[in-house]
Amino acid sequence: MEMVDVEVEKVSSTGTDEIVVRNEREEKPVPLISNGMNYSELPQHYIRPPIQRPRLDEVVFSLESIPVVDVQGLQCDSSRPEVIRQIGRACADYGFFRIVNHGIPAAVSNRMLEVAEEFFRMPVEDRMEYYSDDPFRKTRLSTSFNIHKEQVLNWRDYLRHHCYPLEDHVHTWPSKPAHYREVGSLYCREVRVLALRLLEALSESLGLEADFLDKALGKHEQHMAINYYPKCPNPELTFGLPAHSDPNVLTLLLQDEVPGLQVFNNGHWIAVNPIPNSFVINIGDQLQVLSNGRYRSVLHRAVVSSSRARISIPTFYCPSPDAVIDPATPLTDAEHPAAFRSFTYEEYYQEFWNRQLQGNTCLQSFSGHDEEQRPWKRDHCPREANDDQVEPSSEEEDSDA
Ligand SMILES: O=C(O)CCC(=O)C(=O)O
Repeated sequence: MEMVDVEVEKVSSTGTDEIVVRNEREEKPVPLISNGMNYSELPQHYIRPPIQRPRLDEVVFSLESIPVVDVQGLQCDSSRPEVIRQIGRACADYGFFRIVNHGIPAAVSNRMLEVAEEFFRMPVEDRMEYYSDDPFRKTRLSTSFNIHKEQVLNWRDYLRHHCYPLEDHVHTWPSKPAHYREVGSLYCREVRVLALRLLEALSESLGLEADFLDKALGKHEQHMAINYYPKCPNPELTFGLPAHSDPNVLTLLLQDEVPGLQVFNNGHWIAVNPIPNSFVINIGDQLQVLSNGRYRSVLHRAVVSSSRARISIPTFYCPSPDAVIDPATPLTDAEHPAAFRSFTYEEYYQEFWNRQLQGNTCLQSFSGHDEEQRPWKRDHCPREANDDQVEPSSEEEDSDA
């Protein structure tokens, strides 16, 4: 993509549609930051107040931080119990783990990353036909998280679309680059097979029937995002994505070689540096509910780099909207009463997108009755991580919007 020097103006005080990029060829407002522009300074509406900044010097960098599980052993009767034990432990202690020997050919993942980059390198005019800031549109290119709810924007553009059943959605995906649909279809099929294998292992790790989670998700859905974080002039002042937990069941994240993902654990932000040919797996809010709080849907965030653009491709494996989610009966008893009420995934998903990412989970809106049993009250879903790191409450935001 040809880089151009352009003038950026702030034309509204709402923080929503204020970026106007003007150059000789383009006079229309361009909401994207992947617009070919070399930013020498961070525009004002991406700058977090000091108390909410990422404090990059406090992040823990350690290779051993997040467990790495070799999932090849799931195929073999003698090693399967040990691999399942490792997965269960990672889910309970971290809510995150990395997997190697997962069966998805490196060529398939690498081609997906390449075609994703090609998409974001196409001229803005070729991409804008997919642009929408309606979070409920199934295929859309957008920016930040939900610009209607945010006062400070995030240094991220993203393409999102549904992937399962593939034949229902593939025709809505971008038709350019030429191989996007073909490469994406192959990738999505492979990831779904992996997700189903992991769901089986997760069910067993909770002491449930192997098909428990499969059945709990109704007809299943699979969504995918391509996050593009351009080079950022001041990474210490902003986020690619601020602290959040994922609303779905399970996320399978493919990332390029540029670091950026950080996970909250035990009072610290831990950098999850990329390992070639691996996926980062994390537990989403639905699995925290289904496991009655045994597994943790933890806060994570993406920070940005001053030297390189970064691409990450999360697959969000989800229940179908009509699936009724509640704690698995075998995991509830007098000592462990249901920590969450029943709800449909549709209800949860609406709640997630109708708020901003505010360093919190929307699990508390779906709690059971016993205050002391609420999992976010315990140390593993740390409210204290948020209080001084993240955005003001939605009430404060709304009062300004
Ligand atoms: O870019 C990353 O590593 C994290 C992405 C993420 O958390 C998300 O898309 O929800």
